Amino acid sequence: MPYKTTPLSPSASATEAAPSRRRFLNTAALAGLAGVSLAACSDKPESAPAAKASAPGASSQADEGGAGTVHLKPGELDTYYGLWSGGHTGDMRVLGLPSGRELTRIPCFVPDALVGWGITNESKAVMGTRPDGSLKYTVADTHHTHASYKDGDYDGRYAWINDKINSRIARIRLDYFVCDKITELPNVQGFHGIFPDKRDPVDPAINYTTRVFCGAEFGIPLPGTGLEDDKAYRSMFSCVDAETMEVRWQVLIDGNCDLAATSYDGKLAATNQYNVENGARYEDMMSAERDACLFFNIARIEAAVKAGKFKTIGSSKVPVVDGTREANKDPRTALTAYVSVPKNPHGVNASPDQKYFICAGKLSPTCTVIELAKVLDWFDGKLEKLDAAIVAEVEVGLGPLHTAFDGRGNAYTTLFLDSQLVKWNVEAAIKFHAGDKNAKYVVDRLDLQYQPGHVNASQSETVKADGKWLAVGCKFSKDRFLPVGPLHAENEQLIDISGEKMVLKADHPVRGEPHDFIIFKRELVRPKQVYALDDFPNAVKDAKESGVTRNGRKVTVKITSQAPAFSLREFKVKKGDEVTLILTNLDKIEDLTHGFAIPKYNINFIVNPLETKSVTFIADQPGVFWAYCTHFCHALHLEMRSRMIVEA
Ligand code: CUK
Ligand code: CUA
Ligand code: CA
Repeated sequence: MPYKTTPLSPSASATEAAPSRRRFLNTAALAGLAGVSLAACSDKPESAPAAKASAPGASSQADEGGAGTVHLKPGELDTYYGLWSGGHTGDMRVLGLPSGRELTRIPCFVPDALVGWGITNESKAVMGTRPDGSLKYTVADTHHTHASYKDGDYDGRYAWINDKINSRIARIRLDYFVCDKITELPNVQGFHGIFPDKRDPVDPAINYTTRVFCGAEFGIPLPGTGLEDDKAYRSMFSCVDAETMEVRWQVLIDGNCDLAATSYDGKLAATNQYNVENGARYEDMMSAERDACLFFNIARIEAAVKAGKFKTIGSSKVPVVDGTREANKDPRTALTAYVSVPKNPHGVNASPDQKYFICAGKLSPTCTVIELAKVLDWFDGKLEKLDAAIVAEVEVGLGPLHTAFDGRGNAYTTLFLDSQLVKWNVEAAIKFHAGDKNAKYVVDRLDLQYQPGHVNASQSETVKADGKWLAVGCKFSKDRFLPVGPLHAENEQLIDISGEKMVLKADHPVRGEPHDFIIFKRELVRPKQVYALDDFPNAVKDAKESGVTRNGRKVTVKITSQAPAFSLREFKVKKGDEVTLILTNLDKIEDLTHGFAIPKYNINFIVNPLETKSVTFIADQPGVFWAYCTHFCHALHLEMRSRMIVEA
């Protein structure tokens, strides 16, 4: 059994430039996006204004900003944590910022040889297995990571991360920095965007995260739909219970989901749609001039589920409500609202002043600002035209993808094609959109290296956005680092945003593929460093309980570790036995971790202080196998072994 998953109390750990004149792109953007190349990186579009505002990499820059230095002295601790999507490695990276030092990686979707993720019974139970006991999946593609909220700020309970390949969502406990649950979403493919809610839309006492929303990108045939009838393919927006990790409900929609965002009042969740066309080929997906930002009325959806107004699909028991356009024409009963936004938008982000959702244009050089209160007015029948919820649609540059905030009214949007970060003022953009052509909303531009995707700033997605540090995940590093063969490092850049002008402070090479991340104050989490024996139902609580017990061909080996020895210096099993080995680390000093590896049996895992783990294997090879400690723990670490004798 994995350690207990008692709900973590939400209160437990919480403490405290002129715009471009370029018009909508069509073929130009297509060429840029489809033909992403190093040439695209260096061919700066001719009119990129203010692009020369800074000379990236110039050493004088390192001292200009007001957020502090990134060069922490040995022994100095970072002031922020960063939780980073690991990309193809299927794990979560934990960084310290502003130094950018990688502190650990939390394995989630893919096996990990250090901790024994995918090797131990406990981790296999979280990851999911096939009937023969092998892992169901061993590849992943993580994109988005977000953490649980209380009162609009992170509360240090959980983080979540998605796997796009197999439509899985993993939860990380932020007390132990471990993945404790993984859920595979039914009825969808290409699960991409993810966002926790920030409070309950109905019960104001629930001022913390209880749901996580998941957007699926790819449409698939529903039962009864022909496999090649792509116009009838559909995708879903899913709601996962933050505690049980079960899928609560799904919404069948028109078009697709990409990224996700939630309002601070808990009433709305949003997803941007780049494929309202329901196209199966990319040419089809960009045939319409406008796509949509789709809003979900959470309270109404849950009322509909409660009232039984749903169906189920195939073998899944998850209630599916109808969120299609046709079924939601009357605002006063609608579950969904489709706000029209320019062609093939990408990220959608909620501003920390709690008022706006910002949808980045991608194929359009614009950002669209949608006012939350107006969308709610539409649902209440008080706003006649949903389009009137758009309070700004302003040009920011080529290929806008994602937006971060500084808590001072400014937004920072990555421009993929321009290889820039643009800082723009949201209220000024609204004034400009309303007709005040003197309203200068672009505040600054900064060249990036190169072709940025995700961006986030310290505390940006909370009411405590502090406007100090901003990081960007660049999809190309080009020549910024030593070459390492055909696959270049990608580049994460750290920028000081504490002043009027943005200042580039550091480059960090990263193995692909960098996507989403969050940056939050270090005091918001209080990691525990020693487990409790009682967290593990199968713990071997005393070295005296060690030994081998047999039940037919099933053998249980109980063993404990205490530096520099395992409780059993040797143990005997017979060829063909099914062996379950349970190891409890009785050392209770923080960081006194032991490893346990069995040669030729493909077994290696670690046990942290007072942690218990188990492995089950068939003793199919007779002989002597020196099980040894793989984690340097003591002067006698090399002597820390146990001999497994498999009798023929
Ligand atoms: S997507 Cu990676 S750059 Cu998967 Cu968040 Cu936009
Ligand atoms: Cu125990 Cu090394
Ligand atoms: Ca489209």
